[in-house]
Amino acid sequence: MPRSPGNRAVRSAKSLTQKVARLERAKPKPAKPKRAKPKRAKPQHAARKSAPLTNLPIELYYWPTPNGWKISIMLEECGLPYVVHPVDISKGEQFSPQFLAIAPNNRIPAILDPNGPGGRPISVFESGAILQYLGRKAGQFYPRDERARVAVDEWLFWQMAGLGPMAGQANHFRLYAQEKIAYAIDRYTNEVNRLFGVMNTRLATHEFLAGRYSIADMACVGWVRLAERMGQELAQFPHLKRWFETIRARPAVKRAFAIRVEAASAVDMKDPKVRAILFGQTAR
Ligand SMILES: N[C@@H](CCC(=O)N[C@@H](CS)C(=O)NCC(=O)O)C(=O)O
Repeated sequence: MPRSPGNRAVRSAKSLTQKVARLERAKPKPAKPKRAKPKRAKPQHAARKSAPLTNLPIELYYWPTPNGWKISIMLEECGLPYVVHPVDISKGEQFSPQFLAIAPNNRIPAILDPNGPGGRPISVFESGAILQYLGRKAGQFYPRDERARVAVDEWLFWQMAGLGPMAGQANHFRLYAQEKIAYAIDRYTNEVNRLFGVMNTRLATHEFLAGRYSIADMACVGWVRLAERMGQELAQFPHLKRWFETIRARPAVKRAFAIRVEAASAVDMKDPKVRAILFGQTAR
């Protein structure tokens, strides 16, 4: 469970970069290695189930969307302590210099781990990179065995490059575009349909996308949760439906989906100010 869920907005008093620097200073610098017999190279941030985890929580910069859910699900699944910092993307908080310092693409999610590699803080943006980082850190849901890891990466990248972008556009043209453009609606609704079919076929012979439950499933589940608004009927995809219901029933997933951000339920997507912030973006 997040330590202090709630409505705290992105910190404004101290920038995140200052915060990272402060945390850096507070940590004892790792002792310089003495010249001794050469040791076998070890990954700096070896993933072991028993790796000591800090008691300083991971900071999750979050908004309740399919990309945000990926990370709250993973943190809940791993039992890693975390705090939620809502980033109100309808108000433009994703453009604050503090947030951009850790997430230069002005998109949630992002994390700040006070106890990163070498015991020093690290920030990570892009949900796929965050899932892989947390998987390595916790040694869970991201197998170390190369064949198993390749399978997870395949489905994770498939989500990041395919399902996520296509579903995002389907959502946009079906729900948010003021002008209803039939070509765009059909194009993206059909693509989501095709991609759901790809998952359904895979899940006919595999319990989960990469065999065992993994970060690849966590990346996809939030999009399947929104099937209806993307014009999809889960009854058409029985294996996908079975998979979705299995994952949705997991206690960690239930906890992640239950995180409330009051401000998010009050967002009016018809408000011209909100629309200008979300849909009028160009290079800055
Ligand atoms: N590829 C990014 C996509 C993240 C993304 O699109 N986040 C959306 C919410 S689901 C966002 O922050 N939107 C803010 C905006 O459009 O300005 C990731 O997977 O982390």
